[in-house]
Amino acid sequence: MSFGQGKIWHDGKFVDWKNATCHVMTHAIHYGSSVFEGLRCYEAKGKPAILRLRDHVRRFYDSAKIYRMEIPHAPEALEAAIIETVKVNGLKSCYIRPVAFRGMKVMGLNPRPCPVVCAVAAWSWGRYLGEESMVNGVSVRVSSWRRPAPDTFPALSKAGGNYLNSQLMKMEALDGGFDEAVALDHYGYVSEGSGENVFVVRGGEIHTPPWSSAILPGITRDCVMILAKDLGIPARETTLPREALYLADEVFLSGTAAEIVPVTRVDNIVIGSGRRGPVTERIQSAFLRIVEGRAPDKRRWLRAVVGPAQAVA
Ligand code: PPE
Repeated sequence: MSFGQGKIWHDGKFVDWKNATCHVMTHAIHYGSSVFEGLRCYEAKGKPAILRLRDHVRRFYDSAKIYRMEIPHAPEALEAAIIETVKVNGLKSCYIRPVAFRGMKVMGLNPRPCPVVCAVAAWSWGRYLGEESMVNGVSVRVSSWRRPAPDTFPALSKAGGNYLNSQLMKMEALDGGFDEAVALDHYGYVSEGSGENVFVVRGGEIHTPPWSSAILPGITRDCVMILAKDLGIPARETTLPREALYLADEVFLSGTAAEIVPVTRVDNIVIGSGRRGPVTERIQSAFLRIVEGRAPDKRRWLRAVVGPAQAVA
């Protein structure tokens, strides 16, 4: 099932993709008042399995809580809806997008009178930064756009409005011939990519910016930190100056859509050997082995999608 096809869960009912629409006066369209998630379902031993479902659902409700948005479903119901969306569409490996937003009722900056609408879509989404990116790596520029100061937009909320900043970063990077952008935070320290967290490897140790550097607390980032420990690679959160990217032996990005992608150039400076480095490769392969069911899922990161599709209330 590709983007634009199949069924979308829309507040308890499955509707055809083309009918999952909303009014032009929807609050979220005018004011960015939405929160969303991105999950991946992998084909593990031939069966679909969703990666870290509970953690993504938790972050979805966290994002909404920050904006005083009441999602009109219990977290358990949303988990079920996500699983059902994969089943109903007969998907194996796919990307899943839950979204909740302020709907159509009034205009103005008090969003509370508007009903909260919730939906879940799923489709096949290949390698986010291109088929070759996982092996050959990508080029990154440090964005001229910064991540928001802590008292402006809450970075810990995966809110639609935050992605206006990401879109500026991404377009600027592409226009300059780069694959992706990494932004600095308000204080000038490294923050994150337009849709990924960032990691620096130097002297066999992994470093990544902390929550206070205006990052989204990535779930793939968390997998990386755990896998690094499993592999005996020291990994810590550190504020990083821009030039730490240049002096790294390896740089890589992590995200649900992006997975784990080596960065081979930053601002046209070659990083390390200019190829995917050994630490990146070890983390990448440990991650892919688990999600694809080729290594034991010790921490129960995968939730199997089993049984026939059923109606979700
Ligand atoms: N930072 C940002 C800004 C971000 O958008 C993502 C995910 C991450 C970090 C990594 O978080 P996690 O997916 O939990 O490891 N970006 C999502 C949206 C990408 C898109 O283009 O849309 C994603 O990867 O699903």
